[in-house]
Amino acid sequence: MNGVQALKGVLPKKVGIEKTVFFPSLLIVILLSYLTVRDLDAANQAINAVFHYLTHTWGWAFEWYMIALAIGWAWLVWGPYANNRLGQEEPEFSTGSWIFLMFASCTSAAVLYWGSLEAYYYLTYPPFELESMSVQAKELGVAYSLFHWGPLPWMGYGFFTVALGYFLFVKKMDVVRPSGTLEPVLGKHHKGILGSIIDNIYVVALILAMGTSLGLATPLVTECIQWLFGIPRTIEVDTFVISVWIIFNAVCVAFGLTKGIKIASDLRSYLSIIMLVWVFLIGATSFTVNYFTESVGVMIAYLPRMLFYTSSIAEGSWPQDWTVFYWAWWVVYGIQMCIFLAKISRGRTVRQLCLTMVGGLTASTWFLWTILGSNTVNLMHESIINMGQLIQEHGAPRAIIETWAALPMSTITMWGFFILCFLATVTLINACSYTLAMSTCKGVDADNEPPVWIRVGWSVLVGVIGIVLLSLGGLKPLQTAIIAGGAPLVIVNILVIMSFLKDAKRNKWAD
Ligand code: NM2
Repeated sequence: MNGVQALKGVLPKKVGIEKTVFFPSLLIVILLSYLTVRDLDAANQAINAVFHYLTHTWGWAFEWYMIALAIGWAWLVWGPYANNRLGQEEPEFSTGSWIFLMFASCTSAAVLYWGSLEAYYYLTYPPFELESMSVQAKELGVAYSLFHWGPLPWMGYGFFTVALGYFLFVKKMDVVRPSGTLEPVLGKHHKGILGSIIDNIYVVALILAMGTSLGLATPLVTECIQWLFGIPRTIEVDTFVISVWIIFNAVCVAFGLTKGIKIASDLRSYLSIIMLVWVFLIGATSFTVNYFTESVGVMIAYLPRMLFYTSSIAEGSWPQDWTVFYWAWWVVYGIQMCIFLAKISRGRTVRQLCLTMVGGLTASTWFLWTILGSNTVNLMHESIINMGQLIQEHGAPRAIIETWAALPMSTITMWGFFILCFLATVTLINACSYTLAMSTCKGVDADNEPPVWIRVGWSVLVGVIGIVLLSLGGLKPLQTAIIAGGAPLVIVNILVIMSFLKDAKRNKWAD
């Protein structure tokens, strides 16, 4: 199915909406948005209570879950399935484009947000009861970012991508949603009401997660607009930016996966590299390389502590606010991102996929966090900007923009980041609306793509959720939407993994 055909709407007859997944999810999301907008204060209170309960009562489970996935990844790389292929066809993309596409489909401008902001929070409110802005707190700053955005979560995604790739290409599953994989563990129930509930949880959580990405990415673009053109940031400008994204998404999906999405992702990846190298060269070059080197050592030294940190004795909430929140974010996006990652990894072997993903994506995220994080630490260390004051007076997005604007040749830098923030989010919306459409249609499989109007329809809805979350203001609603979606999805993810292990064993996949 190429893009031109998709444009004309020439699709195999059997592809259409799957009513039991499409309509309930849609209704739940509309209802949640309505309840939130109707009483923002009550919604905020409920949000805080949910966040506290889930992270403090269940945080440990997220930590164990990530460790278990990493062990599973190692077993895939060195175990009996290592040389098995996900589909017999030749790989669709060159290795470079494949890595670019993996990175671009898993991240939006939200990574520019956290890449620049995390260091400020880690230094000012450090873990392990360290003193704010102390030497140790500064040493742990970027080290903790390397942990949260390093090999561990990518290993988890590697494992999960193989599991979903197995169902997609080896089992030739034509139901691209969790229930389609669950026959081995649920038997005939996977098609019944239980299967539908699981699918709906997945779709609702994914829409919330995408809303959160937009909630983080949009203010960055509007702050850039304010900086460059003097147009004040308002909810109307935010809405305008989101609308332009949706139009771009429509254009990209109309050209099909290989053309539209690949071009956007290649462009975005080259621009990311250019901007990061630019910041590295005009910013604190020697500090960055030294700080990175030290941070790798600090991360390795603290690794066991970071992996199992719950602050149970000190009764703090640092690991809940950061590590658990991030792990939940990885979980909530897990099925969608790994379906997409599997879809673009057709023809690769298990080992190749696992190693390229962890190597290529860790290099990408480490590169980003090191350069942006070191820039922030350097600006704070040298007292060039007062992040705390900026956040208090103008909010976090403005503070982030100021860390870029503080560099020499600020106009060029800001133009570069403006375009990058914009493009980076298009690629995420592309990938997500594509998978969402696949998951809510029937008759879609590894070869048949979902209709364009459904893909665009989902991106419109996600845009609306982004606006709702933005109207609530602040970070907590965004973080809570992630955690609330992540909690039930851990269970769904475990079921998918069990299904994969059982089915692969039953079918003697290694033979
Ligand atoms: N991760 C954390 O908007 C985004 O960048 C989403 C999702 C990679 C699972 C990040």
